[in-house]
Amino acid sequence: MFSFFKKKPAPETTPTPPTAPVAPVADTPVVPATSTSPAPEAPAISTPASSNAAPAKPSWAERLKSGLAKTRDKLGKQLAGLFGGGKIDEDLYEELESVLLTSDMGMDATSHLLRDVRERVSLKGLKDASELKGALKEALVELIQPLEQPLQTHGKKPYVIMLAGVNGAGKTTSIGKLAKYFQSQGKSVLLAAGDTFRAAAREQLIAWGERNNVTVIAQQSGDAAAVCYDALQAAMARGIDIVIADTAGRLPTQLHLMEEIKKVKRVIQKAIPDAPHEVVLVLDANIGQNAINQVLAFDQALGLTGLILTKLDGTAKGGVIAGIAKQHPVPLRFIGVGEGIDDLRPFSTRDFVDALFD
Ligand SMILES: Nc1nc2c(ncn2[C@@H]2O[C@H](COP(=O)(O)OP(=O)(O)O)[C@@H](O)[C@H]2O)c(=O)[nH]1
Ligand SMILES: [Mg+2]
Repeated sequence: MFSFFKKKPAPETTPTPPTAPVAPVADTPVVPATSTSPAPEAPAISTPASSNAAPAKPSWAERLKSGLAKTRDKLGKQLAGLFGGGKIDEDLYEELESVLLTSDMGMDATSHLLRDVRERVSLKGLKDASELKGALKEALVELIQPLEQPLQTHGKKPYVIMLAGVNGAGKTTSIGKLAKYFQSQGKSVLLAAGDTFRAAAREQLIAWGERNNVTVIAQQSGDAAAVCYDALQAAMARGIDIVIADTAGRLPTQLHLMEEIKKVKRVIQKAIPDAPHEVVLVLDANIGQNAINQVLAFDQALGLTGLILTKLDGTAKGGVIAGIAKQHPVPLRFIGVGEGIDDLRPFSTRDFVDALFD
């Protein structure tokens, strides 16, 4: 559980009126009142578990490595067996193929990698199985490198990010993490509580915003597009750097809900013609190969510009990144390896592949 999101705020859920100099937005509670003062590394977000003992915080590389432990255990250990020694022969390639398939890379990426590894082996005249690891690593880096395109938010003010995805993928928690991430870069952030289907979702965001001095635009009654529109008006009035819009979870097969999110996007465009500047699909890594179908469907509906892959810590299916790279590449902006506020970071191919193999 991302517990700081779940904790109920003090029962003063009554919306605070907007602070000057914002032109009041009808029907739109703006929280909190003190949003003008950015709170960079502000109020420590301590989960009960982390607050009693305070060991030195592990670095991102360490967290990434431990986050990817499950994938590494499965993929890496099996590979280590293969690369242990002996000759490179057809049997070895066959075993390599089945190992790659079990990590959810999918058939396309697996065949691609095998072909690439074979080429590298013959080009370099490799003979020994132990040399295969380097070849595979290089092939994998080359395959997923195109996904590494960090999000650039400068040049637009506000820079508008819209999130989409199925229920429970990690949209709302990722928004909290992103807000902190951007704040730590000195940027002002405003959130749009666009998941209007569930009151709890709105409250989750409002409570988080209150605790972290991030303005949240929400509405009691629920039209997601209207909330986003109001949020953009407020952001423009306040000179906010980054707007992040949450949306309700939906399956790509729920056609009416896909129409609804298309409308959200259109209404955002009405407020700011070149927005949203970033349309992100949030994916739970646990769904493995299914992620590729979701990328396809959401891309078709919304025109995705980026992906966030969450929960890599809970799964052995990290190989799906290779599948996405091969079958339907969309820039992988961030990956999540835990529930902590710092557990979402820009995707780096090198770090990922190293954490997987070493
Ligand atoms: N272990 C782990 N849990 C995560 C991660 N990202 C999100 N979660 C959890 O996934 C659950 C659903 O997240 P939420 O943001 O509410 O999903 P939403 O329905 O897409 O908004 C929460 O319990 C989060 O704490 C992650 O990277 N790792
Ligand atoms: Mg949510």
